[in-house]
Amino acid sequence: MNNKFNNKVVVSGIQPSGIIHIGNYLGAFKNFLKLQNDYKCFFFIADFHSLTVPQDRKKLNSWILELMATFLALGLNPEKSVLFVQSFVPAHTELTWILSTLTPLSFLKEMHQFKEKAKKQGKDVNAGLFTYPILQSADVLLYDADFVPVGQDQIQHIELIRDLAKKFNEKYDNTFKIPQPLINKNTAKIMSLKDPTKKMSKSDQEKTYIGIFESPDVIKEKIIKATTDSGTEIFFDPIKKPAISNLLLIASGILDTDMNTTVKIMQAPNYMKFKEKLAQLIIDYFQKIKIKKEKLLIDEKELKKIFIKGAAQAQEIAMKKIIEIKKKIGLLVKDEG
Ligand code: AQP
Repeated sequence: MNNKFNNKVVVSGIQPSGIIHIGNYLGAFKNFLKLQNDYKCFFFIADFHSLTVPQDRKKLNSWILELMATFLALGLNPEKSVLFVQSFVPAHTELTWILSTLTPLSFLKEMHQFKEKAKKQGKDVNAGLFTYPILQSADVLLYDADFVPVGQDQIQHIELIRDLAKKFNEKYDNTFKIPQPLINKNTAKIMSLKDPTKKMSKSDQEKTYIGIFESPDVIKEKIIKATTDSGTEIFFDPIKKPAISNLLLIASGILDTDMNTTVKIMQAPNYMKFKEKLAQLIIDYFQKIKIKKEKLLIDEKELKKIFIKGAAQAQEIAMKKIIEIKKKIGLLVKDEG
């Protein structure tokens, strides 16, 4: 691990769902890239989380590999961060069970994400979808995270993680750090292309989000067909111009410029020209990354090796922590005979 100027720990995961949309990228990934230079970072592929919605096993397998390649292509560096797959480290599920015995059902019933996703699953909604915030708590608490970089939609889950850590600490002595969410104010909630009052979400219809690796034609078409506001001027005002402001936030995230500068750069005589400019910006930005990702995917073995090595590093820390936890709650641990 490189020399970090402090020992604060950052933990976050991304589900292998086959799609990384621009909200995922700007809300989560882009922050990871900055954080890995300054903190001790653990970034993982949340494969167990992805099982909370129906999956095709062949597709899931290739999506995990694809996400491995994406992590690296986007710039996550195994020399700087611990990169691993969640299911490679069994302590995540062990701690989930322990924490679930401390989690009041009433806490889980409050979760907005469960309520929304349960509606989509109908009467066959699975228990994993309900308890998934506990797995997320285990993911974070195992590594004594100080910070969890996430988008706005995850804030309620981070609150749960904090509550569970406090509950455990009160009952069994100080064991867990109380983590804080890390939110990038401007890009924490990128909105749907079709409805600027709704979060961009991959479980929504395809035309509502931009997958960062979609073809240039598709990206262009989606941006051109994105909802706009009345008028023709391009300025940032989420109340008067919610749709244009959302597109400007995307531009500012990609350009890495403040809003005043972004508005100047993105000026155009009309919405159509503005959208064409934005589409080109997105296409140029992600094309190079896409090529890199595809190259990395050629050697699956090498790719896996990196995540197996990361898992061994994560496992070492997680094992120590789970032994400490088991002892605190009165379980026998094997190494003590
Ligand atoms: N619209 C968004 N704007 C900013 N950040 C977002 N995130 C998700 N949507 C937005 C953040 O992306 C990270 C990836 O989390 P995930 O892989 O667990 O995906 P998710 O939270 O389930 O969000 P999706 O992509 O929209 O999927 P569905 O439709 O299944 O809910 C997280 O940090 C998240 O906050």
